[in-house]
Amino acid sequence: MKKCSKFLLALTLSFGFMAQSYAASSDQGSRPQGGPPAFSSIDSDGDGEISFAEFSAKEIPHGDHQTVFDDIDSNGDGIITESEFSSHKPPRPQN
Ligand SMILES: [Ca+2]
Ligand SMILES: [Ca+2]
Repeated sequence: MKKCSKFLLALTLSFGFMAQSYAASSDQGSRPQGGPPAFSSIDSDGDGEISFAEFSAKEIPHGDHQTVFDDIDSNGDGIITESEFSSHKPPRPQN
């Protein structure tokens, strides 16, 4: 019984430590592989649309800019609107 509670304590402590270091590493402003960037962070001139030039100024995690841009630009007019941007779902694992 004593052994068991010691083990649980160690487990709790290490889990707490992991959670803490995770929180610390994700609190540095730059997200290594977090979610997609905000629309406004890509729309650098703030006109409510993302041109390819604005889009290509941003780093993307994978793929090339043209492919990803075309993928988001669902009506193919060369401009990403906020609704196109928000309705685009990047493929990512859901647990
Ligand atoms: Ca713009
Ligand atoms: Ca469009």
